[in-house]
Amino acid sequence: MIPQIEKLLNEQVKYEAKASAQYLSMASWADTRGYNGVADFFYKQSEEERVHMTKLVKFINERSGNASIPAVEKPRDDFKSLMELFETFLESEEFVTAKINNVIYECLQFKDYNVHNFMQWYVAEQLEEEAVARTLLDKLKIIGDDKSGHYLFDRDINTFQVTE
Ligand code: OFO
Repeated sequence: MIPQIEKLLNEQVKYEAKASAQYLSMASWADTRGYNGVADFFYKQSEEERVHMTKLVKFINERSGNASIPAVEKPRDDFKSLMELFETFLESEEFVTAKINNVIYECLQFKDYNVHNFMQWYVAEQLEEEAVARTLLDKLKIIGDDKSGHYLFDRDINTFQVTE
């Protein structure tokens, strides 16, 4: 495996681990405030990010690279509102998308078409996740401070669950 690409993939392992920890923290925040639907949503998101991470670890090792398992810093848990929770979700997904786009760019520079091909799965996944994050944030903007709106949002959120 091209060393520069291996380094970028290992950095991506860290970003996926970071997203997984962030979403677990968000699930826990929601769980302790009565938002059980939101909690379920983020528990599942957290698991999905862990799957994304493991997929990268296996790929690096299968291609005779060395996957390095990163330390993950403490995620945020100081959210003031559901709105802030979902703003953080969208920011996190946008950050990961930018990093994936950078890996793709570097694959083309190094003519590493195998990794380029592998990363297409992540591109498709990010498109879907960002779309869900934007839709949910738009709904919260419509709801504003309306408590019964928050109740219904929490009840219905898992109809928007991202698959995979
Ligand atoms: Fe949504 O971050 Fe993984 O790829």
